[in-house]
Amino acid sequence: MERSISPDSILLLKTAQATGVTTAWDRYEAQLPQCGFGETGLCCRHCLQGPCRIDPFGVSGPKYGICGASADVIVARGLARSIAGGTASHSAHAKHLVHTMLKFSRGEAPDYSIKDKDKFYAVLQRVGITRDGKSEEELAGELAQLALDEFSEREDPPVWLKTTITPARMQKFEQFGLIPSGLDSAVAEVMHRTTNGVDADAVNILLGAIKCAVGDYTGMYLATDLSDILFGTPAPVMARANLGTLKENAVNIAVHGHNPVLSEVIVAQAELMREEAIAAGAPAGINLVGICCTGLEVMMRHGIPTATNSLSQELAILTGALDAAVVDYQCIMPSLPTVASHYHTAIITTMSIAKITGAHHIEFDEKHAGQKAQEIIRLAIEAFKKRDPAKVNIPPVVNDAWAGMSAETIVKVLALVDPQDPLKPLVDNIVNGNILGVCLFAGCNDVKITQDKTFVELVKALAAENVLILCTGCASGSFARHGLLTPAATEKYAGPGLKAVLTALGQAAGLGGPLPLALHTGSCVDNTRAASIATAIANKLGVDVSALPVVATAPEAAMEKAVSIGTWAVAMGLPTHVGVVPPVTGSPLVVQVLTQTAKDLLGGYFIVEPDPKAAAAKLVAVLKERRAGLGI
Ligand code: MSK
Repeated sequence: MERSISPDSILLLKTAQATGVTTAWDRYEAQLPQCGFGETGLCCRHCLQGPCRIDPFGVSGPKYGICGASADVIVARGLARSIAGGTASHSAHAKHLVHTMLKFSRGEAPDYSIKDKDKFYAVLQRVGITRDGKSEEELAGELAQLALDEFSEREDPPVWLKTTITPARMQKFEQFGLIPSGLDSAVAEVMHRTTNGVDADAVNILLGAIKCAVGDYTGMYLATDLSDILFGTPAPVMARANLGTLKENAVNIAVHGHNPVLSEVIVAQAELMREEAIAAGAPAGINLVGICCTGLEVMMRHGIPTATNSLSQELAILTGALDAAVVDYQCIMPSLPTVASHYHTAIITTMSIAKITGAHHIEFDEKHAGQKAQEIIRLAIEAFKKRDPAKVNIPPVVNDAWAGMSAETIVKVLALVDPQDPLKPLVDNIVNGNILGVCLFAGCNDVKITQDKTFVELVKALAAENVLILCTGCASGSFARHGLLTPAATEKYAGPGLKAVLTALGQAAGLGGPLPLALHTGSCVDNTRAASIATAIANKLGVDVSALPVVATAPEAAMEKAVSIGTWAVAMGLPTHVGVVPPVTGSPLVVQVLTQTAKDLLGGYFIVEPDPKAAAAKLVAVLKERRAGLGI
């Protein structure tokens, strides 16, 4: 199998091969053939009596685990635990931001402030906190406390859920018992009901998993709100992409992971420490780049280039020009110090819960954020001094990439066309057919399929059918790497109706040309930005989201977080495509619930289709079905 279609990845994979450095692709091949029981979800390791494995063909092998769990129960439990893992990750990210805000409110986080006051006041109003002459710090403290209460057991529905979805969706969640009693308790409940001897009804387990995923949505919404308040709501910014954004004549520092709490301070300090880098022999000073979603956070707020993302993170080290990778948490390969041992690159972990053997560790805390960021940057400058010029091999690949299309930005752009009723131009163009529908691209690259191939082929096919594209996380990283976050891509790949709309909006925004083919709405924790636009349209039309011609796709999904996001997208009523077969095929019942029953109950459902052309055809058919349902 071809490993990647990304030119910079292809070049550096050759370097890896030539120098004997092992990457994720090599380690994947070393795993082949992967265990068929695991691939189909039919292996259970929930107790010490196992592992138990069910015969996938139901012929002569075991039909039940030692405790009596059926294939359906084992598969449903495995999926539910994946969703709990994804939810726990997003919730921990959100909680970290809550604590930062709490520390700010107490004067214990001197490097932080309320950057976006408009969003601060809008969120306060939405969640029901009155201003009443209170100081910014007092209001921030109240907001943080309200947010903190979302995580534990509560009697009322979470505030960030009930204030952000349509009334009809809320009713549906109530009807099916899908409202989590707290974000952490949602995760704990899944862990409890899937342990040995608790829930043994596959459909009931799946309902519990969907409830947990609704908690995931809630935590993600909260995280995006607090990030925007503390660091600014993203606005359109022209950045660059690919590993060619590393510079031979600069100290190159990559910020990698997910949470902007540290990277924002690094951005500020890097500016102040430029002279130190020049004095160390780097005439271009400090060149910050991003990897994964921390990279996207600073890209959409500061125009910092995005070098690469999750699957190809090791390749940044193989350029021989990366002086330090500063990591927070999530999607960081434990292999980084091993790859870095062939080079001079300093791998710097910063979080107490996310250390890697062989890495430097500089523990971050908000009280000393500026000082910690300086320590980190000095370590990078020291590493730069050890760089071997003979090993520098930066691929000459750079693409422009427009970022920062938050929901607020999209509404502002639409307001340029109709200030009284900003959503009207979008709705009108959906109704008149210029826009067939909307597709949110999210999720990772997956080593099991050629990197970026499904992303690129699917987005081109959908854009040609006049589907408006939003993207987040590694999907946006992939599009950035292939020049698809540009007006030029709109000219080349958009169908005539979509091109006309993006051109009219781009001209209204003063770009002198169309908006980019794909609108970059954020990192993977920001998928609720797209959900909020869908909810606003649904509320405007007086329908539920499940009636709208809106779909989602994670064509190269890999992580548990992608599973939980996909599941809440289904819960919200969105048909959701996945291009990698998840480990559920061992249970026809689970497959049926996810792909068919969910449609009857929630409106949303999963569509599994690895082939990008077939996937595009299926998504277009779904959008047409939704349009017919609306009579348009
Ligand atoms: S980084 S969860 S590989 S999108 Fe957010 Fe990418 Fe998936 Fe991680």
